[in-house]
Amino acid sequence: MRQDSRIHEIREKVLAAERLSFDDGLYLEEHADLFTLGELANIVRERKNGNYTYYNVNTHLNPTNVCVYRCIFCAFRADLKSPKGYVMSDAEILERAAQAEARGATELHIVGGLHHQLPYEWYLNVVRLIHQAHPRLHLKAYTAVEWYWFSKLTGRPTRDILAEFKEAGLGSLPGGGAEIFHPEIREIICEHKSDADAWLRIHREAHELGLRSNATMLYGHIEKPVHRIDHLCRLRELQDITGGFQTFIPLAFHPDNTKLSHLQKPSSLMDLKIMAISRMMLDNFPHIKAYWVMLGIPTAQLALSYGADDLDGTVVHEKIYHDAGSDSPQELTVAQLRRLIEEAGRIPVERDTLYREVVRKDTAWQTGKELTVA
Ligand code: V47
Ligand code: SF4
Repeated sequence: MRQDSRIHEIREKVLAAERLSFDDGLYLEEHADLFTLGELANIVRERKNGNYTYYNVNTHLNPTNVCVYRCIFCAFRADLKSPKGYVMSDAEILERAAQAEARGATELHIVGGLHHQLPYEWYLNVVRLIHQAHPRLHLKAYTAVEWYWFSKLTGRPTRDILAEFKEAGLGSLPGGGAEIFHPEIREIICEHKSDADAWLRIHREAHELGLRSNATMLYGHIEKPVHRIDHLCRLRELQDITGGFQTFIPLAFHPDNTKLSHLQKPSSLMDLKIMAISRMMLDNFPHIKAYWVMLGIPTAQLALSYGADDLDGTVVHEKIYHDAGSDSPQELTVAQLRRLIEEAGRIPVERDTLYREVVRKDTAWQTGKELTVA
């Protein structure tokens, strides 16, 4: 194990629960071995979440894949006239929500493309329709990129739009669309999309309106360590102000069927390293998620010893990663999730989207106590 004096200093900081600097993060990226990273990240993980590992019962809904943008990492999008393109009808959307409720899901995760022709009201209707028919389902809907698009469609401020959606049944915001904030990379991989400032402003507005949100980082493509640490520091800065983020999810790039298909997908070693560094740098984020769909089940399970305390959920109907070559299954049962967690020596806890404990008997459930400790 490498034991230089700089790592020793960082270890002392972690043990004393002191904040790591930008340079510490970069040093860990460039010099720390995986054992050290795992050991240190696990200290932070257990300080915040003990031996618990969270999961939820959820379903994904991507109401359309037609998108005006052409992010070069995306295999999900379709052109307006492409045979691959689809727009779900109200009946199909309601059917998906009804299936989710019948399976006992507590959350519907809704994201999609930015359609060339659909009006603002169509996206609002998705949330209103589902909420009216299934008020118990928590709707974690639309990324900051989508909120920015709604603002362009209507000429209205994003804050008003978020407030209107909240009124219609929006429960929280997922963490997508963050990609890599640094303009050197963002301008290459998704040049037209809302920039870092807009992404962060929208999450700030959501938090100010009392909505919680998540944050992501897409890694393993053309970014360098400095861009990843910059990304984490920008998130940490906003969290210091609002405290509204719940979970950070590092997203491993899947290259198949994208314009970056010549790249290798990140190794498990890189996945674990980034998980651990994220846990240490984001000292003000309560949770770090190992999204099993994207990491694959074996790496997600290992990640529970490298800083992660959450596996996401049962999922079902995932498209974004499967279109990009993920060979993970479409769904895990609660029994499978719990077994994975227990095998890793952790205690499984079902949570709802807002990290309240869920007490369940088959498909019947109710929420109990607040689980978030930090
Ligand atoms: O923003 C798109 C990413 C994100 C690819 O909030 C890709 O709980 C890898 O944000 N390879 C959407 N990644 C998914 C997302 C998410 C997932 C799970 C949980 C939560 C949460 C949020 O997926 C996009 C983009 O960064 N993405 N294409 C790809 N080929
Ligand atoms: Fe469109 Fe989102 Fe894909 Fe970018 S990542 S092309 S915004 S669907």
